[in-house]
Amino acid sequence: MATTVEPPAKQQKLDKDQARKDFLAVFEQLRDEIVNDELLDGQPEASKQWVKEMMDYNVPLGKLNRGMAVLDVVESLAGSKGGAALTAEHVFRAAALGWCIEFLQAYFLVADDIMDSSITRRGQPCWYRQPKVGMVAINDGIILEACIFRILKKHFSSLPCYVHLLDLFHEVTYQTAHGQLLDTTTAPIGTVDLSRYTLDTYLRIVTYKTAYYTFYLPVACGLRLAGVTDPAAFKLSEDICVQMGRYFQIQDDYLDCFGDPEVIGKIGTDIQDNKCSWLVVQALQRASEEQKAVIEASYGKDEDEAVQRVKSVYRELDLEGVFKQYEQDSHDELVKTIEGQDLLPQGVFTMLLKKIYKRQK
Ligand code: DMA
Ligand code: MG
Ligand code: MG
Ligand code: MG
Repeated sequence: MATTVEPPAKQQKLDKDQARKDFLAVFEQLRDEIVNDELLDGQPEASKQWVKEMMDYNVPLGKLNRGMAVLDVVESLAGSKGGAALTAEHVFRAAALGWCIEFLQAYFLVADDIMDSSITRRGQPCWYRQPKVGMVAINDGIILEACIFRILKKHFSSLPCYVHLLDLFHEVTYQTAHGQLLDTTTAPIGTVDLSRYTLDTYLRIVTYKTAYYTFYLPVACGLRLAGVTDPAAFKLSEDICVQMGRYFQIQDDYLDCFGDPEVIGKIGTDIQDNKCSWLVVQALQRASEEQKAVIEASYGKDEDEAVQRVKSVYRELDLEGVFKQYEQDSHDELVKTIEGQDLLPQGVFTMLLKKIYKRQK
């Protein structure tokens, strides 16, 4: 593969800012199309206003890594086919599909914050915590999910990949909801059962609740847009994306406890919520009987002192060091897997990995 010369850091930053701006402009178009959807002809002004505000609050304010990855994937694939330049239409489609992923994410987060009793998200109160919203948030989540299929119909129904995209979004939603089911049922309120927190259970939860929608979905969307149909390419992508997704959720669990809420934009709740977090799994593999007793007595309690007692055990066991080592090993192993295949351009995956390696948010 030809080696490309990296542009200087300043130019890279300008390009990145521009790409984000272009991507956000597509959101505004899609949002306005939904607000003025002819299927809802005659919708009262107040409802239109609600939907617009609800989308502005929940869809575009995150890191946008998932949504913007679709174009990266399409570009990597185009580059590998001899550099055929993408048309404006190709770029628009990649962005619109990226926004479908961001709508799916928004839908899951609105529901996740209710289920996890979370306080803040992306530096602002969780949507359900807005006084005028409350449990209307459940219906707003349903609307966010339905928007995906309005966007797909309007912009993709004339393409041969339409049916595959529909299927993809349905399957990934199904997988994620089952991951969320496992996540919540492994953490019943009021009963601490430490025997539940095994690495096997953990890996199953995070594969389904996070890896498919966060990594496999953007890659599979990019492959479909680029016209790839080889099942082996999808299988390889699934394997690599599951591995990357596990790594990403382990970072999320680490940041829930040790991250800066100002930076991550959310206040951790995993200890209070009794979650099968990577940290508690690691702690239990290393803890003495005394330390296990502290965890048993304090985990899953919504009291600051109890949370602090659990965190002290994590510190005694140097879980920060354990995580740093894991992060390095996992990254190196992913690089090896990516470099060890020649079915797809490495850029498809390295672009994703670069964005999350040693992330602070
Ligand atoms: C995230 O799990 C999974 C989905 C499907 C939103 P989480 O509750 O750990 O996420 P967060 O830390 O962002 O609340
Ligand atoms: Mg949560
Ligand atoms: Mg959750
Ligand atoms: Mg979390």
